[in-house]
Amino acid sequence: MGFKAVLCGMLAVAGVVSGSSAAAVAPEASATAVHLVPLPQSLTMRGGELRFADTVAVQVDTQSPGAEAALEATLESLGIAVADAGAVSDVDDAPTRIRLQRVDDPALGDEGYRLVIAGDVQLGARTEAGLLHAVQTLRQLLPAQPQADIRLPRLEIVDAPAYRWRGLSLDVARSFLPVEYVERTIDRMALFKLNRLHLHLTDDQGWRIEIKRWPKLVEIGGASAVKGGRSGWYTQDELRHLVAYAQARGITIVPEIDVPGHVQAALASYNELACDDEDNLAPYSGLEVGFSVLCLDKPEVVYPFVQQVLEEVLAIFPSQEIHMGGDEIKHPLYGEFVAHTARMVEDMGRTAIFWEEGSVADTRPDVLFQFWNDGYDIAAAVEEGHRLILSPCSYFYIDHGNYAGQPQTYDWCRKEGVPLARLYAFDPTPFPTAVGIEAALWTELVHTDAAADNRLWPRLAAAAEVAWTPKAQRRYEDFVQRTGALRPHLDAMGIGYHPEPDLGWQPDAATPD
Ligand code: TNX
Repeated sequence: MGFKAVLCGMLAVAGVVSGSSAAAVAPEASATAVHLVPLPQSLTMRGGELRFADTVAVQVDTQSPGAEAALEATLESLGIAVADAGAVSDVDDAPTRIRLQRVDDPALGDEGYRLVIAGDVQLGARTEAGLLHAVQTLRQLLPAQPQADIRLPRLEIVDAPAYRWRGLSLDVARSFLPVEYVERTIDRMALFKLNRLHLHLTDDQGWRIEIKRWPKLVEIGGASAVKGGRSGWYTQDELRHLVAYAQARGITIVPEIDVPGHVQAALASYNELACDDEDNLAPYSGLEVGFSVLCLDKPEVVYPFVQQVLEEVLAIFPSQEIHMGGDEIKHPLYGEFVAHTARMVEDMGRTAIFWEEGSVADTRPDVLFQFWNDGYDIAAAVEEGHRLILSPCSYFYIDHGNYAGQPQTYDWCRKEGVPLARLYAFDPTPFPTAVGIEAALWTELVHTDAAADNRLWPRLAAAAEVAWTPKAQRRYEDFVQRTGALRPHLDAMGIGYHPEPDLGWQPDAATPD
């Protein structure tokens, strides 16, 4: 594997390449090594190097505060002084110049970018999202730590994603994840050009989003958690902060309020949401699923509840798509509830997502479904034009082990777990209406930041490439070469990743498994 990847890399240095061999070069050529994840669409090596001066002048000819901030933070982390960006004449003497500019090239689409390293460094895109991706590519090309002599290979990259939805679903309901951890995860996602963070905010074991008209949801529902897990909840201000933090990094936070099932925390907070004969109204900390339900026989109670919750959710989250859950519930009124809720979301100007089970309901074709059981028959929904978010559990449920039998992991979907190679092997092409993919971290068995890091990394890097790079251009041998070489970047970000043997990563004190 090593030999083949090195050979590809040497070819890459020689001239114009694209596809699987584009972004790996021989480790010997360390000064000009190019290791990018996800693999860019096209990369042309120009030959020679650009040596970075101690001072860099950043020239921004557009309104892209997020991209400018990301670039400056990258440079500062490397101890590179950034000259006043001001007028061009002020920076004429600066030895190294980096330009961020909007370019009107339709071929770049909504998220594409062009990065040219020659006598200077030019980053161009049509959108701020594209410029942010260009900055992340530059960040991967630069060293992870301050270094006396920084050289970059002269090259040109033209890049754009295969899929517009490249996501992570984080279950903060079973076990809470603090704001700081979510921020760190957003920073790390951005490095790999992931652009959707789906927060599973409510479930049986906890309700994590403050709803001012229903205060007991967090007073009672926020105080519980899965056994061994963390309780807690986010204030609306904290969530607004996270939305802005993510937005500045090109990431949209997609909230999920899971209804009509997975609602024990809500029922324990407001007993009237349950049917009158329901006698189990206690907070829940177990592992079972599929036992709780809003009382669908009381539409006069349940629909105003959902509506009022949604009003507050939508005021916090600008995401066009809003996830309404809908998983694992069998009830005669289920289809009607899903259809009604989808209309509610639509009437409020947004688009609903449901887990795949929602496809039994009669909804408009713009409703999205999230596919999670590999064998689920979603064909009829696809036929009707429904778009899909792909999260088949045997590839993307990263609460499953990095390897078979990993402690504190599930294996109900796949006995062998979901190793890096398995995830990478996913082929989205048979799903013509897919908008993209999402890896899902459920937290019944993930109770600490360190455990979350271990489940997320390096598998999220593979998820990012599956969503960004067309299947035909991807080779696992090449991916592991590039990802393995990015270890210093992961270390610099303090990621407690799984020491994945395929990447040649040995466990050390910093990365206990
Ligand atoms: C299935 S995926 C669930 C979750 C669990 C997960 C555990 C889905 C829509 N439902 O409630 O946390 O399995 O792997």
